[in-house]
Amino acid sequence: ETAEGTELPGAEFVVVANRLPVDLEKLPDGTTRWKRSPGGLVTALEPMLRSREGAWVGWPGLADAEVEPLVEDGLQLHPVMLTADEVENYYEGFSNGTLWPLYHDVVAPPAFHRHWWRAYVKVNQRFAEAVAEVAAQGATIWIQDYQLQLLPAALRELRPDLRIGFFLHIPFPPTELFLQLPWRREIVEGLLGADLVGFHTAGGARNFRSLALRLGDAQAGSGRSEVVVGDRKVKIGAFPISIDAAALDELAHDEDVQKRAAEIRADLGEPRRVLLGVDRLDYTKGIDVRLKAFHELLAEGTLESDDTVMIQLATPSRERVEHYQQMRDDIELTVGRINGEYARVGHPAVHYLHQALPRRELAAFFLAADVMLVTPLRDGMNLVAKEYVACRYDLGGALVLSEFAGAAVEMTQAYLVNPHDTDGIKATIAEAINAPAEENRKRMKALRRQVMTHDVDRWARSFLDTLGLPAPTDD
Ligand code: GDG
Repeated sequence: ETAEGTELPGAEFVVVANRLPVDLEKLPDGTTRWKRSPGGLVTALEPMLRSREGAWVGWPGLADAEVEPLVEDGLQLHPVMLTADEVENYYEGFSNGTLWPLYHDVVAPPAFHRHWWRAYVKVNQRFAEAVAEVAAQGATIWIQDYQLQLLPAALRELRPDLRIGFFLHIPFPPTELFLQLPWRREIVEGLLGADLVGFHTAGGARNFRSLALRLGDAQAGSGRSEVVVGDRKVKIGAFPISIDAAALDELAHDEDVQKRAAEIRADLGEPRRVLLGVDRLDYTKGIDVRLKAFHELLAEGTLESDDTVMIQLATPSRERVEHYQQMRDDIELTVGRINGEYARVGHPAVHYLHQALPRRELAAFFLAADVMLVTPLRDGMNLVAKEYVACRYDLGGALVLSEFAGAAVEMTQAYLVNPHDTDGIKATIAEAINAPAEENRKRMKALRRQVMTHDVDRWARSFLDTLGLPAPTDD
């Protein structure tokens, strides 16, 4: 009886995320149109979604837009409306001004505002109602990420028949930090509404489990990968996300991409060494950390800007959130200083692009880079590190990777660094640059063995298997 009132057939598998896999765009004449934004997640889940009348519930990315559900390529898309106030308070506020910094080890101070929290509760409730309407009896629901942590319990309240999984894409913080949150109990209880709560790392799973036992109504279960809430078991586990590694490997084999990589090096003036960073412009990513290390290496003469250049691609992100504006100014000031001191006309020391680039272009940059710098202060996983490795089928290049990225758990053959240790980072960058080619090939080979065999498809299957959703029958 629960699917009454909906015209589309009840879906047996529903993915719920803050955003739909398509964006609604406003054109200058005031009309709107859909634009595909294919991310790794859609690609990974597409087979599951198609083979079982799947649906995706999410916000279309435009405030105040009330749009009808649509079917795209056999996939039902169900838009959830957010008002401009809700975008400000639920999304920019509570999600990105409170939870994001709190969950990333408080590397920026989180702000706690009751009106942000109220909007978060309200929007999570709206998502629950939207999912309750589209899900078939006994359907499997997979909720994504920190914007929707109240949804598992809110949904169970409306639809106890559903099988509910939740996956967190960012770190789950240590108890001491999580306890700062005025609404800590509500969040833990929200998550405990799921049948399975997944994290990138065992550390995140452990943090959540001990909080659930301390704050929630959970009791220890029969092992460390579950707790018991009333008469229900809640499984807790680590599921490190990955990428469509084969697709990137193929892209890197593309002749045009290789030509473009050579062209990039030519445009740079054929330097001996190219260092690269690729990130959303976010204060968790440690862009400042690597700029500082590079600056000091130039100042000391360990590196010469004549033969070593750095490229930083920084994709615009969350530009209306205050911390992001400040951080952008700081980074751009640092880039300006380094170039002021070490560039020559026509030869910058740091090439900085605050732009989103097409995927092919990104692959060309990966191929052109001798040393990839991934130095977040804290990161759930970091897909860029895996993408770099997937592109380097030539076994060229070297990866410098922060110990505080989830990716470090699997990518032990990278040049691992503590992002707080400037001297350590400097020494490691110099080591990666000067290592014999054979050493770097050996490392890259081991990294590829891991990345090429643990792709995003395997991640999704392992989560859904644990949740109890059987794999789709092929064909
Ligand atoms: C969150 C967690 C976790 C970047 N610039 C461009 C571009 N990108 C792509 C990269 C990569 C993705 O964006 C960024 O993914 P990350 O994993 O590095 O970081 P977050 O955005 O913070 O993602 C993170 C992830 O969720 C998944 O669970 O790994 O820890 O923070 O795919 O390639 N893509 C294109 N142009 C760009 O300019 N086309």
